[in-house]
Amino acid sequence: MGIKRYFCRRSSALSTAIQDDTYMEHTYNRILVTAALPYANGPVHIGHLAGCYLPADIFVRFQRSKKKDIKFVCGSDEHGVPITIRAMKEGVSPQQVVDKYHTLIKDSFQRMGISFDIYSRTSNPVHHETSAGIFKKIYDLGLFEEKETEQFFDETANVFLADRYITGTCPVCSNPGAYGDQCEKCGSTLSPEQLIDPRSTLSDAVPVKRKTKHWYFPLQDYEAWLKQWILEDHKEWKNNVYGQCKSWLDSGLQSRAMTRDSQWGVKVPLPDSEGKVLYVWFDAPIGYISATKELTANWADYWCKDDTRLVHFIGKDNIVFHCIIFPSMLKAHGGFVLPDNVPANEFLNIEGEKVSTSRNWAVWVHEYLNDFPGCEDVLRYVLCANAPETKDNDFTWKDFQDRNNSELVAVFGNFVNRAFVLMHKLCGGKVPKLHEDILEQKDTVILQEFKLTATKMEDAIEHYRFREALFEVIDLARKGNKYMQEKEPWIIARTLSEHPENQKAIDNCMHICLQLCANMAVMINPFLPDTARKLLYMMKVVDKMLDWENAGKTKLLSVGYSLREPQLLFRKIEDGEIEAQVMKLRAGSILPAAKTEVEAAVPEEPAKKELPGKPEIVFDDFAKIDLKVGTIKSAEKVAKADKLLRLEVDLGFETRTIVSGIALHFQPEEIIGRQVVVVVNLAPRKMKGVESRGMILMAEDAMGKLRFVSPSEAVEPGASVS
Ligand code: B3M
Ligand code: ZN
Repeated sequence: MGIKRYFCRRSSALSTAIQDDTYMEHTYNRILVTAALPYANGPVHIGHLAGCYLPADIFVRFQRSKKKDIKFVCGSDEHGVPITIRAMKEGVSPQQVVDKYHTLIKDSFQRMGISFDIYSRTSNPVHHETSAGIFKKIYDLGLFEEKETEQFFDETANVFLADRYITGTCPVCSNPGAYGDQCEKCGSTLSPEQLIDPRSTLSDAVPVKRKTKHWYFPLQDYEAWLKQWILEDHKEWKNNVYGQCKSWLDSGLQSRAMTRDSQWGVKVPLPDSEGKVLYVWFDAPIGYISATKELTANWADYWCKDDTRLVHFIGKDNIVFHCIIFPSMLKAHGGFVLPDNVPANEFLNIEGEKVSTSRNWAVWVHEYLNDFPGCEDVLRYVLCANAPETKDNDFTWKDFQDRNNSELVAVFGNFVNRAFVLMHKLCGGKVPKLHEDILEQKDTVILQEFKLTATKMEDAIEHYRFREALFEVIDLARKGNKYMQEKEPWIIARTLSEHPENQKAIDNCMHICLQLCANMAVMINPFLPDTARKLLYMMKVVDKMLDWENAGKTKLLSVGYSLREPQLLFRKIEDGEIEAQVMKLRAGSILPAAKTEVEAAVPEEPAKKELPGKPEIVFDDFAKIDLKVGTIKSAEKVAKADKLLRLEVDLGFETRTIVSGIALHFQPEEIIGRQVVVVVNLAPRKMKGVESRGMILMAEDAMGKLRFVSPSEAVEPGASVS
């Protein structure tokens, strides 16, 4: 692997960098990319994808296509208070909680094409050893401060309480639901002592103070070094990241406890430390190192040689941990590389509101994958095009549909499709020759665009501006469409009988359009890998063509090579699909008022979203219900009840009286002869003096309109429904 130079600086255009004296030049021989380890206490939503996993994956796929030595590591963060609390709430062990979500999260990432070299987990023994080892080394160097303090303890739940798990009345604004660290109503930063009438969110017990010993890391000792390293040497970091670091550093750093009282986590590797574990933010980032160890015997090359370019992709809420705390730990330990960049994204809101897992206001990746099979690239596209790179952004289902239909289908897919259809029609299914002698200006201009696009994309991706890079590809497709439209090879084709020499003009146009398709495959590959592979299939070429060195080349497909028929790259997304998603989002969302504070403090079980209002059942529960098709024989109003109809329903084996609350929706005479589905084994119930023996299934829409649930074709009464 040859030495490659990489420029990093705050300005973007490469040409200006040479005169810009703020840029720094590094020489790197390998790249290590990390993406934040998601907590294994819930599934991942699209905000997670947009925030760090997708940008990281794009970056990695791009570098792989440049044949860089690169590793991409991630895994589940399986420690921390939220996991123990969820386990307590669900009455299961923390291990059961993390096992469940680790599997779900890993699967979601894999199906979305997030191409980690390893997706590990922090409950693995190698991680326990690694993080305990790093703690011990820092301890042995005498760098921790050992302090005994008083902390709040819940005597009912028998646990020390993190500030977040104490609630009470805000001393500033009197909000009765303020937390021990913050009042979300007035925004004041609080400590639990300041709360009026403090309570544990776990048990509602009044917290008491207990003495406990912990090991503190003196961040203030690293302040001067951090100021130099970040504020002076890394002026090229994204504004949001640089700005947050600056404000932390400007307000002064303090010692932070690196251990906690808990049974769940990495045990503190010191004598007399029973019941103490490493603080989750001490061990979690070390998870990157453990994962690399698990991945390769050469892990130390990636972590300890200073010609490694280490890049942490994270969401904005993790900035302080990755830019200030973890680098200080590594610095204290010594021997590790520090990040070259920490490209954090802002947050992605959904339909104008902040994502809230407790309110179930989220689009869950595993559900998207089930609802839109084969549309993984569409989500990747929309989340990248809309990525919150510099500010919070909004995801709306309407925008998802528009971007799919008017960009992927109408621009990208349309160009490729037209090029392939016309090539089959006008050039016998083969890549035609380029006749240099009759090249026109329009031809040379578009050919030059290939290289220009590749160069712009490369600069954008190297500097973590993925949206811009993606727009370049779409823009190139747009230019291709315009070029083809102006050249009108299908019109030229009509002149061929009189002017057979015009075939050359057709050839040139189609040759260029096909080379453009090949370029689009190379360029879209980091963003939409499935689409790139579909293009390869159509062009009958191998993966190797996707190497980035091919981006911008005008002779990727050989003349005379026969290509396949076009395949559908993207399908139109219909209004109904979008409406269904919006309804699902709204139906699944639980308003905060409906939740107790305890529930609000703990992320909610997301499976509930699929079954709004009702808990999950097992098959045996369902199997207890006897459903049969019946035919309504007669119907009449029930005296003194405007809502009820008394029905006689033929169930094949007998005719039953059923009272149904549908009188406001149907006239008795219009429903006679109708086939319906009946719950046959429902216990009999008297309504207005009439005994009802069964229940008729109805579908109710959001407006409250009722419709019968019926078999799609007439069947014998008594047919069972399952
Ligand atoms: N699990 C927090 C989060 O998911 C945390 C990240 C750890 S990265 C080392 O936001
Ligand atoms: Zn307040």
